[in-house]
Amino acid sequence: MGTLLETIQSPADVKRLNPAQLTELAEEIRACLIQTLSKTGGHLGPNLGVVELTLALHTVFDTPTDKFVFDVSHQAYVHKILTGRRERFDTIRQPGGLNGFMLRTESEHDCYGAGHAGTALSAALGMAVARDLAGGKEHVIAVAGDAAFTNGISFEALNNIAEQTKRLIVVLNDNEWSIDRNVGAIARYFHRIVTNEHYRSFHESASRLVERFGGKTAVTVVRRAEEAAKSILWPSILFEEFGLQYFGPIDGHNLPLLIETFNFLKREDRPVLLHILTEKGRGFQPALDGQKKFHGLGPYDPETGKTKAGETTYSEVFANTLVQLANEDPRIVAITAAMPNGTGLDLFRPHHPRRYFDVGIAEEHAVIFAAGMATRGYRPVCAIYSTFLQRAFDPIVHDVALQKLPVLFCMDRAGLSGDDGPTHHGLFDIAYLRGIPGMTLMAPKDEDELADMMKTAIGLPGPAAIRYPRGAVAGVQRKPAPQALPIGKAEILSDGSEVAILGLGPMITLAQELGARLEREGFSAAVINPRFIKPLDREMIELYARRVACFVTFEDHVKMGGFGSSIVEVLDELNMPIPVVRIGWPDQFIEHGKVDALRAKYGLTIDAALAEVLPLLARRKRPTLIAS
Ligand SMILES: Cc1ncc(C[n+]2csc(CCOP(=O)(O)OP(=O)(O)O)c2C)c(N)n1
Repeated sequence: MGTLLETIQSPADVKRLNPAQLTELAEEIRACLIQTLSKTGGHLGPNLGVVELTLALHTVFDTPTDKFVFDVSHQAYVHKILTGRRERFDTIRQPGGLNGFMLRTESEHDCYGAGHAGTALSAALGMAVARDLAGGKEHVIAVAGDAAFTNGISFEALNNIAEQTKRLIVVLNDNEWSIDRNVGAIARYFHRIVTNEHYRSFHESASRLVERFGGKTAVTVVRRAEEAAKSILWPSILFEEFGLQYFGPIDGHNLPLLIETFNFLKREDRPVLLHILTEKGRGFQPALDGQKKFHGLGPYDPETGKTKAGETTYSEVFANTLVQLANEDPRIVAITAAMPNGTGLDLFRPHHPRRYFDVGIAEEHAVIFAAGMATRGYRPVCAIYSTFLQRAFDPIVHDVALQKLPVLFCMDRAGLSGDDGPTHHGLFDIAYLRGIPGMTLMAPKDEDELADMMKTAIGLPGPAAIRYPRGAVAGVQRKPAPQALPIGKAEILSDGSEVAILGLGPMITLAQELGARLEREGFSAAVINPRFIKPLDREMIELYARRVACFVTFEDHVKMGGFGSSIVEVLDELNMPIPVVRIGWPDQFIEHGKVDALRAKYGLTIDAALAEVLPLLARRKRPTLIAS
């Protein structure tokens, strides 16, 4: 016998189901998520938490006419399954398959793409206002997690909503978790609402009544609960002050209650916020026991949730080095914007709990907070992924660099992030940082050099940034203690006179391979680890510019504005027009996929470099041949 899930080709099929079937479908979706993601990896916990919510939304509303805007959109897998992508769901995050986030190009049901947090309310408000201007009737629903409300943009939107539209539904999906435990006053505030005794009894009786009577009674109960919430639950005042009518909190796993509530809310002529309580990882015990791990992960055993032991990562080396440096230097403090796990700062926290700060999903605040601490003599280290630091460009310029403050930015996931795709690739940081006066910008070729660069940066009087990639380290021998490097000096790994190959960061391995290939072809190749993107080793560039036929640069970054471009600029300033073969990412957004396959597709390979370099070298050889 086929499953209910197999009959779901579009949201219309969901609307045909009765309550009992919907409940059955919810369980089938959970099983599908657990099985599929055990092979592909992905955001299991968040999606297990929104199964009923997504079913209720698709039962009550009509996409693509109505608009669902998911914050981050890592929890949109169920939406994908219900909107014509069920059969391809096993391709999620796989090369050529479904993206792990909402993607406008993937489906007409994905009205807004995301990957970074805090954007749902603003985008949804934009859609609602566009609808109002055009005289449209569609519903706009923003779904945002509790951690999205630690982000300033959500509050910038809240500040605006009531003034701009009368019809917008915001769903606050509260599971008390960010990736780690949610932090700060907002998290405490939500917790107070949730644990309010008066509400709890209302909520329980509401659920019981809905189960017994369903339909109209449920609406009455929800209304009554809302009245009660207003009179008894003073905490709801926050959203009311912003001009949104507050409903809830209600059980986000009670499908009939959710459906009735949305049917009721869609008729409201005021912006509303529905607070629902969900369990991240619901239906899979390992995910309930390991919230952090199951937020997003690689393949796992679908029975036990066990994953393979990982290799040592750059994040771990970063964190352990920071512990080592902080042991000796009491000025060092560590700051994360809701990524203690991903950045490795989890490992720092127990060693120096008073010098560890998780500020929530608030990169701009993190950087300005760091600037403030730096004015008082501290040495803040902001551990922020390259892609998320994009958020903080202005604070880096205006608050840190302009005031010459010694804040260190450790940019994890710099370079292609792989499976997560374009929202998460860290391909722009060189371009956005190297133009900032006073910035020192480095990229280590391996983990030992990462430690040295951290030591170097802590000793600088101004701002610095270090970019290092996602994943496993090179596996080199580590020195017992990091050593400061000479500022702005490249490391010549092998000398040569016909071509100078510069491999930035771990791209040094490609530079070395190319060097070896060219040597085998009879060319004399210098292989250089630049170490510094800024200040550049101009002396080294000038030295080689006098000798070689061309430079080759390898970087895990967009070519435009990247490291290779900086070499071109220096050569231009030196008035030495030596060709530079720049190997890096092209001027387009790169899809998700396996790093090696994407490098091959976009020409970040030895062969692609050779195809450009050999003609340049041959041209130089020719006069010699003719002369002989
Ligand atoms: C600007 C930005 N910083 C950090 C992240 C990393 N991140 C992805 S999901 C997430 C937590 C989201 O928590 P919440 O919104 O409560 O949703 P849940 O996963 O709990 O359903 C974080 C910090 C991000 N996506 N965007």
